[in-house]
Amino acid sequence: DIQLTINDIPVKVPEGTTILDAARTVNIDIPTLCHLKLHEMHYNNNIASCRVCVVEVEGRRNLASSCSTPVTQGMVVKTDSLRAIQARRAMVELLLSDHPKSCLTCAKNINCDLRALAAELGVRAISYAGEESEFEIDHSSSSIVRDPNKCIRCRRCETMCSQVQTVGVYSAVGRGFETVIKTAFNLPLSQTACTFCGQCLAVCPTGALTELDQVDKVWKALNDPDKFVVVQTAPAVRVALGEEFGLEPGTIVTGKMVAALRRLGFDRVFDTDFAADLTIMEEATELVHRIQHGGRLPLLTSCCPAWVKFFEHQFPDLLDIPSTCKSPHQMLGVLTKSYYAKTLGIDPKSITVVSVMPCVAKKYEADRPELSQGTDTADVDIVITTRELARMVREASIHFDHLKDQEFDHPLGESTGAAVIFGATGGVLEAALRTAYEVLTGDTLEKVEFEALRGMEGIKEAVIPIGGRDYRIAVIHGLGNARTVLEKIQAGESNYDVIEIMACPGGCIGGGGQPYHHGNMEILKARAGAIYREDRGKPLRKSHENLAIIGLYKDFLGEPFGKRAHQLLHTSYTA
Ligand code: HC1
Ligand code: SF4
Repeated sequence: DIQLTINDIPVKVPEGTTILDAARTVNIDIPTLCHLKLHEMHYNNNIASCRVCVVEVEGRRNLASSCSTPVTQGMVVKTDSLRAIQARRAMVELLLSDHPKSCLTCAKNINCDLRALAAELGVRAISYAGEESEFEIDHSSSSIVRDPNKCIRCRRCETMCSQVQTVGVYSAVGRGFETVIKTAFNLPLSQTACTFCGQCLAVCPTGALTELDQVDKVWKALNDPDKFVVVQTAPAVRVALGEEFGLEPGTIVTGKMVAALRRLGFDRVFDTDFAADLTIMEEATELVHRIQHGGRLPLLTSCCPAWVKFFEHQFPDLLDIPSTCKSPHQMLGVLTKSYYAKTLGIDPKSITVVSVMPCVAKKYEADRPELSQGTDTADVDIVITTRELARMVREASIHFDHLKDQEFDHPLGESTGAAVIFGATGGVLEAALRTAYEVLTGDTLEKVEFEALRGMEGIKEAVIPIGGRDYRIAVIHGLGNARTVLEKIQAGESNYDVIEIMACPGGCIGGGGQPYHHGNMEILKARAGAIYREDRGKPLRKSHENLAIIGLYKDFLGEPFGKRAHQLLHTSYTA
């Protein structure tokens, strides 16, 4: 171990520890804008570019970047000397000199790390005057807005996209203050291989990367007397939305969320969980069908739109292995405009379906033309993120934490515990196994938890025997992990039967549209814990026991994986 002192406090840490990490062990938080290490995601942005974390080291003439300097025996470090603080402030002022001053109207606003640091350091004036860069804002996609003028070249996005997701959309061009983060050939995002997973914007410290804000579009629909506006909420939203209102991470706010949505004026409050149960019925039947008819295995889950876009771009030769199931929120949209419109006797064209999702890729997904084929209108009209819903609640001056719990509307609001676990990595397959077991064996599954499929490990594997056959299963989150397994499939080296893949670390709970976690992975774990608590609290925990789903097949769809189900609930993929 190495012994040193930081601000006169004795510290003992293993060799190789940086000053920054050593200081954290004694609760000294040295500020940084570029450095970010997310251990569970194998993400390490350690390029020492912002130089905000400088500290004084006795015996050295120059200040040291604490994020990149390892501790040495007997080192004497001062993080709070006047010289260090002034240098830090100068770095922030330099960054601000070439940064738009539109904080009041910036989408990142109170969540911006640069603004927070300027406040923390008491920056009251900017001593450097210089030309501000003028880059074009990229509005080309339906998911992400990229404003290079607000980029501070920390390269967190680049590291996320290349290291964790292996998509490699961004790269840094030039050196020092001349550096610019660009897409290849400076193409707009919509023309790159970007999957819209939104993980780059989840780690962006400023407003350079944000979701395309659709809040005004929702207000417009709500205020249009000719529109019947239906909202649905994804499984992962209910365990994260509370964070936006100061509640502890892991607080379940399902009932308050429903109450808030009614107060906002939605005509019906439905639950994407209903369609998650439906997805299990369709996907489990599809798997059995493939096994019985010698279809291609493994079956890959298809509910994550970023993952779908990833395999379309990167593995066009594997387009026949993902499930053809649309994602649950698309299924709920199309059923609202067919089945439910029919029960109400209203024209589907007068219905607006709004999805509240933890995800920015869902915005792009809802726009995909394949998903409205065979129907007159789009399945889903508007997608907003968990953060955008929180903004609407604040705009309407609703005291969220004082709301009394309310229930979803019937029937497209009924769901089981199997549906809510879709929100955490491993949940889709755990839900599928609960149903597959009972359907294939005719026995009751007593223990519904499949612990082997839970947790934050990037690639999990299990062999589960059901009815005399072994099912080889893999659960993957993060697109880099997906690439590893897909390459094995391509090379004929894999023998899985079914694989769940989610683009975001942790699954949907870690989606790019969730409240910012600011690098604290404990928040994701708390959300996952809440997902499993919500499941345990449900009276029904197997999708095939959902009475509203049974009714839907009986009255409208016919057989699972049948003709009408195919027409409405399934899709195809394009390279
Ligand atoms: Fe998800 Fe899904 S689980 S994709 O992660 O299959 O976004 O939460 O809504 O559609 O149900 C997201 C979450 C979500 C769909 C479901
Ligand atoms: Fe890369 Fe995902 Fe960001 Fe697209 S959204 S640039 S794929 S990290």
